Parts: sequence; structure tokens; C-alpha cells
Amino acid sequence: MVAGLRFQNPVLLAAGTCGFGPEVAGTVDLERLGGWVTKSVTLEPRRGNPAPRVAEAPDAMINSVGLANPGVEEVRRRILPRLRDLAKRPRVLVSVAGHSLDEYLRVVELLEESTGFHGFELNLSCPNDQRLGGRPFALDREALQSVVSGVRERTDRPLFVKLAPHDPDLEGTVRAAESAGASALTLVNTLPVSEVAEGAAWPRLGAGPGGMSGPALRPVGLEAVRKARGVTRLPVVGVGGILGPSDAMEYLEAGASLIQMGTATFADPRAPERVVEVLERARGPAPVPPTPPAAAEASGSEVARSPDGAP
Ligand code: RRO
Repeated sequence: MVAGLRFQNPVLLAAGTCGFGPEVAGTVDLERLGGWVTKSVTLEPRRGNPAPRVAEAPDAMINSVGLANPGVEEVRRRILPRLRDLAKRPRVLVSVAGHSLDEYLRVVELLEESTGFHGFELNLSCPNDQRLGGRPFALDREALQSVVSGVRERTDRPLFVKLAPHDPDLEGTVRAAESAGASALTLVNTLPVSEVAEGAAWPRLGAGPGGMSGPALRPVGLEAVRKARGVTRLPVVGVGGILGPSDAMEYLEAGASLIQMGTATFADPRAPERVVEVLERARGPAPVPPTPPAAAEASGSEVARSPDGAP
């Protein structure tokens, strides 16, 4: 159990890298995975940033997608109902983003009654879409606590809180998220990188600056997991630069309970399945999660009641 959810294995697809799930179902055996996190959902549909939105850099990828998503109404009405039949065993987290406290609260309220997913991942660290007034929520202690505690009051589902890699006081942020009611922490989002001069080796994106992911981010993600592990008993989800089994093991040994893969899947969509296979050989397969009781299944929720992530 992690944050009250039974994951069949610790390998998840990271937010923003697999759409809502159906987009990758033709190339990835979703049923083999521990789960996935959807693209971040906002109150209104967003078209996102100008192309190019993604580019390759040395040992890294940079993106500035700009939160392109169909908006919460479309997600609630047309997308979530498809997810229940897509894969029975994986656990699905819906990523939520917003410009304001009210936007987060409203999106969660609108999704709360829906089925087809098991928990929320609050994206408080998007590098490409500044909240009204500047810094991302993850780097503003008061704003972070208002969002997490406000959402906590509106749902019993597990709340994963996704933090930033460039936080000068990550331990303080972790404690703040925990005291506000987080069930788990996802570490880390992409690292903000600036636009650079024309002609430099670093590629340019339509929007200018972007978020860096891929192998170059791995030491940053690992360090964040170790720091968080030192100050909280909440489950930690490690993400950043995981290409294969040995990277995943490194995160698990650093104290992560789950790992997420994203950038690696663009080059090799089945990389996460291979990580599952190797981990299973090393650790033995996890017991298949039992079908949740009818009521929980109907609401789509597996409510965190245990000390590891109880609301
Ligand atoms: O949409 C994006 O540009 C984006 C988001 Br919301 C995020 O959280 N992290 C990222 O690298 N890109």
C-alpha cells in the first residue's frame, strides 16, 4: 500500500507523458504497470504554447507544452469514463493544475464525484505556466498550504503533491505539504531552464524557456528523494531521468516507494514494462490487488485510511 492505494508494482508513467492513458494504450501494455498520472487538468481548456514545444538537448529533453489540456468538463464527461475499462489493475492519478487557489479547488470538486481514477496528483510545480502573481505554488509556502489543505477538505482520495527540483528549502516545503494534508510527495517536476542565445547548442522552443527532463535531471531527483526521506514518513514518488531498471533501483534504494518514467518513453515506449519485469525478477511479483468493494469501485476511490497517507 502506498498512500492507501494498492499498486501492483512501483512503476508509473509520469504526468504529461502519456496523455490520459488511451493515447498510449496501442503501444504500451498499461495492464502491466503500477499505474499512470494523467496530463494536468485545468478548469478551462488550454491550447498550450507555440511550437516547437519539445526539443532534445544533451542528455536531456526540454519542453514547454504550456499545460495544453481539454479542461475539466471534457475530462469528466468523456475521458474518465473510458479509463475504467482501459486497465483494471493499474492505479490512475489525475494531475490537477491551476492559476489560483480557486481553480485547484474547483477542478477537484468537479472531478471528485467521477469514477475512473483513484487519486489526485497536485501539480504545484509547472515550470511553464506561472500562476497569477509569479512563483509556482511549490515555492510559495503559504500558497502551497492553502491549496493542499483546501483540496484535502474536498476529497478523501489520496493526494500526491508534486514539488519543484529547484526549491532552496525542500525539507521545509515537504514538512509544509505534510502538515497541510498531503498523502505522498512526487519528486521532482522538470527543472526550469532559460532561453539561450541564438546559435548555442541548446535548442530553442516556441515559448522560449522550458523545463528540463531526462538523464541530466536524475541526480537532482535522487537528491530530492533523499532529502525528503530524511524529514518525512510520507511515501515519496521518485521521478527524473529514469531510463531503465538500474535507475529505478537507485530511486527505490534512496527511499522512493514508487517511481515514474516519462522522457524515456518517448524513445522507447516499452521501457517501463521492462523495468517492471526486471524488478519482479529481483523482488518477486507483488500480489494482484483484490477487486475493490463494490462501493469503492463505484466511486472510483480507494480511500486512504492507513497511517501511510490517511487523510
Ligand atoms: O505543460 C507543461 O508545459 C508542463 C507541465 Br504542466 C509540467 O508540470 N511540467 C513540464 O515540464 N511541462
